[in-house]
Amino acid sequence: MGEIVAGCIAPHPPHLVYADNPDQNEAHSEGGWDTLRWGFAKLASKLKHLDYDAMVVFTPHWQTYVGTHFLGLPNFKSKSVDPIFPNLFRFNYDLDVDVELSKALHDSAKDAGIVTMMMENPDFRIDYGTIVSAHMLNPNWDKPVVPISSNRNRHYCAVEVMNEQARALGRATRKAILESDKRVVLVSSHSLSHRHFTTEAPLPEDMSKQHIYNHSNYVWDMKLIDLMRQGKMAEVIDLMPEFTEQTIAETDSGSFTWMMEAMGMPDYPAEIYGYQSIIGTGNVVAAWDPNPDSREVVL
Ligand code: 2X7
Ligand code: FE2
Repeated sequence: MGEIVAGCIAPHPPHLVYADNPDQNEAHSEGGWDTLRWGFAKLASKLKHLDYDAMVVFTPHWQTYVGTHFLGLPNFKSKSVDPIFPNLFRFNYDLDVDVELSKALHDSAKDAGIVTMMMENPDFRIDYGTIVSAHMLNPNWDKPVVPISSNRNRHYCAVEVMNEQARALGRATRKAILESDKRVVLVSSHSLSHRHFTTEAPLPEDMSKQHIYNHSNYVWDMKLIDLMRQGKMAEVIDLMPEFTEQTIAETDSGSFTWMMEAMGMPDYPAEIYGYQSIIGTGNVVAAWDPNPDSREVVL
């Protein structure tokens, strides 16, 4: 029987990879956003000891308007250039996909009545959301990834519809994983509050220029993190439409609701690894560990 061994919120501003200076990224930095990167490093080391088979990443930057799509080829290798921050992110990726798991998630979603598609175009370019989250959680890239697209029903319908559709996809994901023989890490790739400045400092990693966009967004982010600490995830998901509207949050992708539903709506405390602003947005690194023996109070 398969198992979800952890669920992680992994924000994906390309700034994080830029600040880390991995060999794969062409752009070079003097660092920056250390609080988040230290948090990621700690979570990455925890995941390493969990002995998992694959990482499933739900990403807001692979946007689909007809259904939810899953990758259907074993490897994708190319260069990903961030369309908004090409100065920071030009990343040579070599990503292995667990196609068996991807197909199982696809089939389970399809059986549940969700519109789905397997993406089998060998020239398909992997989005930077998937790459940044996967890189920060596993810089060695030694585990296969299963990226899931974000259906933008929030935009042509409503946030409430997004929340319900994501819950249905979460239930289908859970069923497929439990019926598999895999140990899986779920990754919800997004910032929390998402208002951002439209200009950047001459030196992007100049930390003296980094702060949250406004106080209201900060208060909302802290309210959610406080509920996460208390393990009140059903309450967080009920608040999701209002939070998403008011802070233009990146939870509009449905990824967080999907992950919580797939994990059976945790009622135990989240592990909080760090919170920091990137170009005005609010970003938390957090994890849910279903195993009380390995669950930690990190911060
Ligand atoms: O995709 C992003 C993001 N979510 C937040 C901040 C900056 C850049 O990219
Ligand atoms: Fe984003």
